[in-house]
Amino acid sequence: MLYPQLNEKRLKISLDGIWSFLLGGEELDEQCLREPLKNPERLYVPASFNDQKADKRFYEHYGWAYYQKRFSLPIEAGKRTVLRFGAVAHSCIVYLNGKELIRHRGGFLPFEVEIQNDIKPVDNLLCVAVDNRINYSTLPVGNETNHAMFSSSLPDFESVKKTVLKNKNYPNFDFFNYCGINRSVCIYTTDESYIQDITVCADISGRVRVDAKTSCGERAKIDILSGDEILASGFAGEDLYVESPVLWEIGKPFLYTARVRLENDCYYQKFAFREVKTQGDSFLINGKPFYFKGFGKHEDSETHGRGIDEALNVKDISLMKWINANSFRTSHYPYSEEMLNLCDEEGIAVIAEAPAVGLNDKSYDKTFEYHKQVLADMINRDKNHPCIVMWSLANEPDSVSEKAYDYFMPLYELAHKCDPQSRPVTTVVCNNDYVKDRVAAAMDVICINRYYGWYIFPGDLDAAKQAMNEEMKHFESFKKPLMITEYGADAVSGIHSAASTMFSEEFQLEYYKAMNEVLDKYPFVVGEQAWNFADFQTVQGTMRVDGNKKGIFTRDRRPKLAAHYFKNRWEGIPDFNYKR
Ligand code: GCB
Repeated sequence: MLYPQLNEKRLKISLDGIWSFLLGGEELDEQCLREPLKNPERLYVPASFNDQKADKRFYEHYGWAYYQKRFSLPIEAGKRTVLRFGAVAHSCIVYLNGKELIRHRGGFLPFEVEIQNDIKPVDNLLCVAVDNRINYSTLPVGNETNHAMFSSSLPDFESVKKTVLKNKNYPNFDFFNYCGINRSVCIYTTDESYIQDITVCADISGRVRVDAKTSCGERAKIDILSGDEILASGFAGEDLYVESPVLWEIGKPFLYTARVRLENDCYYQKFAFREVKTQGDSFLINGKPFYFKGFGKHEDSETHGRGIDEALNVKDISLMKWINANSFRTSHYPYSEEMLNLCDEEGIAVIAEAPAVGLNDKSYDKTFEYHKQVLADMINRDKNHPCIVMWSLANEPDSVSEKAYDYFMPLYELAHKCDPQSRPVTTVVCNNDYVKDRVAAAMDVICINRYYGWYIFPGDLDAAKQAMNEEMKHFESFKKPLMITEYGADAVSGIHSAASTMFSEEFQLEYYKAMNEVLDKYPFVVGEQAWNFADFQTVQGTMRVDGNKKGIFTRDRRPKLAAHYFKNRWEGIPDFNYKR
């Protein structure tokens, strides 16, 4: 699906701003989709609803929530008019002027619907009902049992049972279930004959083929541009050539534009000449062995929740450059298109992850078909981004389960089939009994999350080093590249300890030194991504001090002690040929 664009043939109008809002219940109230809300609250879109009000009901909400926006717009006769949502978590129903337009499932990818037959010039009423419930069939996966049941040995448990067992979300994942209209809403127009989709394949020799799907079946005209200069011209589906192309490199990105034209439509698709593949135990970008330095991240911030914050995205990339990082993973869901556009421009390598976290034996049968769809949709949305160098099918599924191999191999094949650039594919795993893992080594790159010294052998870094070493010896035998996609320790900013005890900034620093000492011994380890870039919000619990504190930066993006260590370490590690 193309990102909406304002150009000489297309108009784009933003519907972002203050919307009317009401929290609902567990049953859908259709009236809230047909008529103006009674006594609505006011909320900003795009942003999660949870943290926008000083009100616990918003924070803990379970079930439906209703958004409404009134708008007028100058309608151009004969134009195709499309309403587009960047992402609404987790599922929604959209009505316009009392009529249902679309239902969409999944909280991290865009969807759109034509509205030219349903809009009026004045006073349209757009209504969106959003459901934030998660369970075994959603991605991400929610638990369906109440953990409070573990307290059932209390002598008076029966009397509190009713209260404890109230319906609420029990995420089977470690990030706050921020929901709502999380990304921008817009209306855009095209001609009735329009460009539906564009796929660019460019190899480092300078050959480029632009495929364009059009509504009328007409073959689109293609110009390859560098700035204003036309370097090559032809038609969709033809091989075009750019002599001595400037390659897209890590930290030194260079983007070209494919101008795709029909008589009355036009789209400017950025692309790059760069090549990604694995070879033996190397991960090659433009033929050179790459070393990933970076983070697992979240889309998470104060007030916005999981809502897009482009200023924060700019800051995060700037901090990544400050710390000498070159990459991150979109843990644990597809990030906004705006963030990927920025990474294309900034030369940051991205591992793009499907929203599949918390998968286990109970969910496998229920998520499979939907997982295939969401994976294909993600790759279709993101296929042209040069910044994406690998796809991740999921984070930490139960990959020891007997069902795991048969679940993941079709997804692995699907990812390769959907991707015109055939980027490497991985599934990020974390199993204590890693010898029995059925998925990791079947992927192109083995990606491991590991918390020795934290969850396993807490505080004992000697034991942690030994355990990490044993695990690396095991995975070395597969002769594939391996990355540590998560490792880390919580550090509460401002807690210091000369003895480097857990939760102090010193412990976090010592932890990373110890782990990196082991990882540095193994040339097949092609990358280290610390967990996490910044502190982030999670569900409340005894394991979390106002959220997960494994950030190298605080939630408001201030560096902890370990940030200075990584800045120094990564300055000394080149992007290419490390340990080679
Ligand atoms: C993990 C998960 C991540 C958690 C992290 C932690 O393995 O992939 O989502 O936040 O551990 O800090 O526990």
